[in-house]
Amino acid sequence: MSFLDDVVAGLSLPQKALPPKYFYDAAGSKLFERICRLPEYYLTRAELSLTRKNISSIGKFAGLGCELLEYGSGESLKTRLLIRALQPKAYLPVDISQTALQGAARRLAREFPWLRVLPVVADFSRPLELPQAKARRVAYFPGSTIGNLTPEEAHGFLARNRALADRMLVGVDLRKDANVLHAAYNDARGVTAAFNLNLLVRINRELGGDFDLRSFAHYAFYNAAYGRIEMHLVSSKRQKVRIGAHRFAFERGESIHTENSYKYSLEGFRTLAAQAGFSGSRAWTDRAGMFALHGLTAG
Ligand code: AVI
Repeated sequence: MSFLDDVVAGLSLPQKALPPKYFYDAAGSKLFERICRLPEYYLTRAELSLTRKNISSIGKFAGLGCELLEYGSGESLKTRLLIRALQPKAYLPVDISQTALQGAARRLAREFPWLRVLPVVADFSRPLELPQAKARRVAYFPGSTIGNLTPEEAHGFLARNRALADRMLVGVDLRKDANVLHAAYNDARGVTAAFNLNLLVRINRELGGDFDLRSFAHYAFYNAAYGRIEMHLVSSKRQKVRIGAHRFAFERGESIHTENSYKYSLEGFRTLAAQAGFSGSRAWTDRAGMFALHGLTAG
């Protein structure tokens, strides 16, 4: 499905929706980097701090000399910590953006001249084609990106990984006070709002849309029944929007659902992993108990 197909299909649903993978054009990726540095967005700092604090036991769990498969381009500090601790035989970053992968691979090669970097351009929500494994593989999925999948999609993703890796390290945001979650997705500087609205900017630019950005507002809330933050873009008036040859009508107050960010208790995520064929044999958390890194073992 192309960007246009996905947008047309999503805006034709009774609850209009857009896939969150389209947030990450160049401007969206920069906005996301800014989000990661916001005082309210605790996730990135908590995951980095738990990784630093526990790097030797994380390293023991994954094992020296494995092949490290990472979902993401490999730009983060956490990746560098892991590479230093694991001394992997090969590092396979998997990302949808060839440009992001090339840049990251170049920088990693400079920093770790001994490391074999094998970038894989792919969408991880689909089955992957990987080069032949020459050593045991460990898959790393940091950042709580698994929370942007529905539990059914997360189950499918984990189950597919059983064929690719016998151990996994998965970063997962923990359930917590709804006010803390609310602040993390409604920051005072409005960076998350700009990140959300950038989706419409992108549709206007790339698909010939005419979204009036002043008449859509960022709305994010914690849906406790589902254990997830939902992000929406809400139309402030009754209006029609054109995207190329297509037209979409909006009622006043009608929203486009742009993202879910699921939060899991330690037990809740272990159950999901077990249903997908992994036992949650280890979990590391930061001191304040905000975020978890799960060590999963196949079987
Ligand atoms: C990438 N992902 C884990 C982020 C999250 O927290 O769900 C994306 C994000 N959306 C709003 N802020 C950050």
